[in-house]
Amino acid sequence: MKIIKTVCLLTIASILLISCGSKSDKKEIASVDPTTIYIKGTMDAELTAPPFVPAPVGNRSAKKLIVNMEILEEEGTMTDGVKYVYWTFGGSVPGSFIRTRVGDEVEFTLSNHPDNKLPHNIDLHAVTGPGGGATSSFVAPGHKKTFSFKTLNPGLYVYHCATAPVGMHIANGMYGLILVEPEGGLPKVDKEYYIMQGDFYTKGANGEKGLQPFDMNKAVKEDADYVVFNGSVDALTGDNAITANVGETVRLYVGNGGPNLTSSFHVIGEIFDNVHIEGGDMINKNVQTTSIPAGGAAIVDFKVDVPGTFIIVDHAIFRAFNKGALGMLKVTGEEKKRVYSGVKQEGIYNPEGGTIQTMPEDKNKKKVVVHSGEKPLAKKIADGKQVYMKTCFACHQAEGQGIPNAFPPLANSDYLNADVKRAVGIILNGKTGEITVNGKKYNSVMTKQTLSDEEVADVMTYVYNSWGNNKTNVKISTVQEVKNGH
Ligand code: HEC
Ligand SMILES: [Cu+2]
Repeated sequence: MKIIKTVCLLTIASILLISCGSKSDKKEIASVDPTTIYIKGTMDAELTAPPFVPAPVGNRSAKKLIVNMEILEEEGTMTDGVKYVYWTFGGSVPGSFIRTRVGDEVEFTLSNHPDNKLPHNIDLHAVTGPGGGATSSFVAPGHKKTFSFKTLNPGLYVYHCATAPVGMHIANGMYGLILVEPEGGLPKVDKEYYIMQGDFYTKGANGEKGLQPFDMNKAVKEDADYVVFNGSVDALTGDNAITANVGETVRLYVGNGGPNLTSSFHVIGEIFDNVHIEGGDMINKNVQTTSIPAGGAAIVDFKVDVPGTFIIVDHAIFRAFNKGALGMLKVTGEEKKRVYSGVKQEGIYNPEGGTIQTMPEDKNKKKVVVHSGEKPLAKKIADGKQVYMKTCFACHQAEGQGIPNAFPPLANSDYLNADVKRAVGIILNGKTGEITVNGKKYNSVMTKQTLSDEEVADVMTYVYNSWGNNKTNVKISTVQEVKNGH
């Protein structure tokens, strides 16, 4: 460009000057100053709750876009039996998805429901202006406030409440995403979804029942009890899973509300074809895991080539399997053996002579003295819980709920309640092969547990006396009978 300009200056012939001039005009249109984009007409923004997103902007012109967002403080379910009072933008966590295009003039009205207890505001990272809108949107319960802004930079942006204590408002669920599409819109895909990670801090430990208040100390220590997608443990699993068909392209708008933790966002069994790093213009290709900072976002897309359930996780993996950061993408359609064969051959590999592996035994472990008599039931249950939290919890989970498709539930388990000796045998000997628990098939391996007879009696008594099971008191003598093959 510089060279052309120099040529222009050096050329006296006016015809040449004109042709050079028109060239540089073209360049100007491509990188047009977004503050000067002219708006044509007004429209109401479509707002959606997760995991859905509004329709793409396509090639519509820039408009005055009316956004009406209502703040609601309401009780919701974090996981089975655990309630939490969420503070929300639009009644969901994350809040309603806002979809705009570059150059739109957004007229934003924030209403604070009269039943709410606190004032709130909104800081949209897509805003160029003080506080991202926070200074103009502070609103008490029963009031509303309107401000407007022009979207200058395309990208995917987080919005959140910025009322003190800011961390607490964010920790209670006050965040969401606003997408600013470029001129002409993002490339078309078949399915689009909205996912946002957040970390939660409760007075009780993970899984502790009842209405759990926010815990400021844990939040300051960044010691999260729950790390979840879309506000609760099962928001994206089972019937809530997102879906696609084989051959389709899927785009995920992924945000991280935090307040504290960075997400190592990963879809097990997929590779992201494209990632808009940090929600901006730069596209990285063929990515396994993308890092999404608290208060940041990413746009990822990929084609689904084979059917199956693809597990969405924060690959800081204890968060996925122990704190809730696990979702599912269910893909239906025909198998494509050329891409993925499934199991081709199966056999027993058996260097130690047994089909079931044993956990290494701790030689220094004190042998528990076997009491000839039985402890009182309450003591057994308490001791059994200790064993459970050390030994079984990692697979069967805190509430015995298991993990879909991997570890069967012990809570309300028809398999467990049908046969006490069979269940004791599983603890003593391990278990492989297909079993059906509560109508669902599992075909995996439970390793042999190295526990004393008393510990087995305790843990089984705890399990049987928890989570809706049949309250069997498992005796040490029963454990010994099973051991001796009776
Ligand atoms: C390493 C993970 C793991 C650990 C640890 C583990 N289990 Fe299991 N458990 C499994 C798997 C996997 C199965 C299903 C096995 C199969 O598919 O054949 C299972 C099956 C069971 C079953 C029968 C199915 C049901 O849901 O009723 C019981 C009962 C059981 N486990 C109890 C326990 C207890 C009690 C402990 C702790 C002492 C324990 N498990 C530790 C993985 C584990
Ligand atoms: Cu707030």
